[in-house]
Formats: sequence, structure tokens, C-alpha cells
Amino acid sequence: MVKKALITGVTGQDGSYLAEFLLEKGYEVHGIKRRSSSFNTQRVDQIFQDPHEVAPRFLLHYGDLSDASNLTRIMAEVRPDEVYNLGAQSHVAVSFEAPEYTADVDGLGTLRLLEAIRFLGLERVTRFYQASSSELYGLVREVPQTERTPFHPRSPYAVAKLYAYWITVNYREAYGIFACNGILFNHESPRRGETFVTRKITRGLANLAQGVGGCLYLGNLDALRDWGHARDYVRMQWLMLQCDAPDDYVIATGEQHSVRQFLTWAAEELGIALEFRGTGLDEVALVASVAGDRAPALRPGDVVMRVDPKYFRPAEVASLRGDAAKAHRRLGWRPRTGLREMIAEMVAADLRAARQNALLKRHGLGPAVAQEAR
Ligand code: NDP
Ligand code: GDR
Repeated sequence: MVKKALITGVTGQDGSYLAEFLLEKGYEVHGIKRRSSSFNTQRVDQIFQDPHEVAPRFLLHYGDLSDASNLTRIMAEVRPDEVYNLGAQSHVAVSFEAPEYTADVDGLGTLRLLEAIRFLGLERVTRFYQASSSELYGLVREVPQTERTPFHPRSPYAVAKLYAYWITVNYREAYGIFACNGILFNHESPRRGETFVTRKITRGLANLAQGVGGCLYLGNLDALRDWGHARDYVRMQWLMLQCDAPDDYVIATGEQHSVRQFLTWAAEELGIALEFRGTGLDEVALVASVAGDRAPALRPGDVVMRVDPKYFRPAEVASLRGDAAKAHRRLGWRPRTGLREMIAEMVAADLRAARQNALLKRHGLGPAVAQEAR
């Protein structure tokens, strides 16, 4: 029998990698996508299959985590062996601006899926993965963080995810559903949304290097994060649902770096050495030297980054570093891609796009490059 998986958030970074991974494993993959006024399936276009084919193995359904009847209907139609709940308003800063929506989608959305499993009597049929987050730890209590570290969420996003975490545990204990939380630390890739700090940096610097964009504006450069590669992390999402018993796992690299360090290494991939001057809100990053042919538009002394208080959060999460020993011990999981390797991959992808942008610009064509994403 071909296994069926249902993925919420299939159009996002993780959803697209997970769909590819499960298709390679022979699954029939169903994804829930939101209706939008313009196409929003770029990340899964490469695995699209003609729905008129006799037996397509990748199918998309319109849906929304705020709509219980819609989710229940899709669940009843698909009767999945595995549900991966990756859909979310996933931007921490945006959650301060849209707290109620974030609570509805990220918190109650999880409940709606679990209730659909229960309502349809699928408790012994459907395994459930919840995309929990290192943001649950919030205020630093201990470093590194493990499955036993107490939670102290610091944003409406994290508070919503805390509800989702506990409702997943509760449905496991109350109804015997095979439900797992993956407490994932930050993971990135060339498919990362453009407004998360890593992608904002790699995309912004690549455009600057090619002369199609202005200075990069960032917030807290001292924030410390444990950054891994999304491709490695979706493998673990699947592994968790293949165990004999459901449980919760931290997924992390165990290494920690600052936003400033990430910026420095991303610049190095473009042949740019940076010099930081000033402190706090007056800190800037200038080009110290340029080598090679990847940054023809930059000269020593050019300012590539300024700090903008707009990007500081009402409450910050200062330091995250995870200990994934349990995942290693029980599931044999270890990350495969190092941070420098991942930065090189992200910069290379954004450089290709930036060169194309520069070409379009030279011909008076093409998109205006908005540097100042969130
Ligand atoms: P993305 O922001 O790239 O993807 C989020 C997905 O959720 C998109 O497909 C988006 O659709 C969809 N979505 C948003 N709102 C709704 C809604 N109301 N109903 C249905 N779908 C919706 O996130 P990632 O892929 O990076 O992360 C996947 C999950 O893992 C998220 O839940 C995130 O919170 C969590 N997480 C992520 C980490 C990371 O570092 N990446 C770390 C820990 C947890 P659309 O494309 O239409 O916007
Ligand atoms: P995070 O990721 O909040 O950790 O949530 P993000 O990349 O947004 O921020 C990381 C750190 O960088 C600092 N920062 C900036 N962040 C953004 N977005 N833009 C900036 O200009 C900027 N300047 C500095 C932030 O303050 C923060 O400290 C991500 C999301 O994927 C969540 O869904 C997920 O749960 C967590 O990772 C784990």
C-alpha cells in the first residue's frame, strides 16, 4: 500500500523540501495551499504533476488553518497515514503586529487538525507531526536547550506555538494519537522566505554586489542563533513519525553564531571583507576590500549595512543553541550541512538571481528590487 501524507504549509520552505523527500520515498503527497490573488506555489512548481494524470502522486488542496470544516473535509477525503502541520504565520516580528491572527492559525489551527483526526475516528490511523519551535524557550534559562529546558515564550508567535505544543502532547496522552513535536531550531536554505534575517542578508548583499539595490537595514546584530539547513531538518520530521512510540525531539546543530557573524561570512562568499564601525544604533558595516568578480558594483568604503531600530522586536530572544543528543541517540540523526556550506549555497543562488536582475536593469526591464523587506 502506498502511504499517504498530508502537509499543511506545503508552499513554504520546509513544506517544499518535505514534499520532495516524501515523493522520493514513494509516498502519495497531499498539500494544503492557501488561495492567493497571485500564484504562490513557486517552491513546489518543480514537483507539480498534471492532476489529469491517471494516478498523480502530488496533489494540492485549497485550504486554511483557520477553517475547521475545510480541514476536516480534506482529512476525510485523504485519510492520511501521516499529517505534517507546517503551516503557520511563521514570522516572529509580524506576530507582534498580527497577534490574534497568529494565535488563530498557529495555535488553534493545530487544535483543528487534531480534532479532525478525532472526529473522523482516525486516532489509530493517522500519525501527526507538529512544527514546534526553539522560540518556545524565549528568555534564556540555560544553554544549550534540551527537551527538558523550561519554556518562556517571548512573542505572540511563540505563545501560539506553546499552545500548539501542549495540545499536541495532550491529544497524545488523552486519545492515544501518535503525535510528535519537533522542537526545531532555525533552519534556512535558498528557499527561505526573503524577510527572515539570513535570506534578507544573502539576497540583499548579492543585489548590492551587482548594483541593484541599496544598503541593507538590519535590527539586532547581537542575536545568537543555531542555524541549520532545512533539507536536513525535514528528514528528521519524517523519522519522528517512523518510531515505535511518539515523542518530542529537539533538532539543532549545537553551534551558535551572531547575526553579525552571518553577515560577515555571507559577504566573504562574495569576496567582500567587511569592517564594522560604531556601536548600537550607529553601527555600520563598510566594505574593507573586494576580491574576485562577484561584487563588481562595490568599492572599499561603501556602506553595505546600517542598523534600523524598526527591526528591533518589543521582546527579543537573545540566545538559542540546541542539544539534539536525544534525536541522535534514538533516531541516529545528525545534521549533514555545515553553516558555511549553507551560506555558500544561499549566496550562490541569490547571486544568480542578482546577476539576472542586473541584466534586466541594464536593459531598462525587470523588477524593482525591494531591499527593505521586514
Ligand atoms: P514558511 O513561512 O516558509 O511557510 C509557512 C507555510 O504556512 C506557507 O506554506 C504558508 O502559505 C502557510 N500558511 C500561512 N498561513 C496559513 C494559513 N492560515 N493556513 C494554511 N497555511 C498557511 O515557514 P517554514 O517553512 O520556514 O516553517 C515551517 C513551520 O515550521 C512553520 O510552522 C514554522 O513556524 C515552523 N518552524 C520553522 C523554523 C525555521 O527556522 N524555518 C524553526 C522552527 C519552527 P503561503 O505560502 O501561502 O504563505
Ligand atoms: P527568528 O528568525 O525570529 O529566529 O524566527 P529571523 O530570521 O526573523 O530572526 C533571527 C534573529 O535576527 C534578528 N534580526 C533580524 N531579523 C529579521 N527578520 N530582520 C532583520 O532585519 C533583523 N535584524 C536582526 C532578529 O531580531 C532575531 O533575533 C525563525 C522563524 O523561522 C520562526 O518561525 C521559527 O520558529 C524560529 O526561527 C526558530
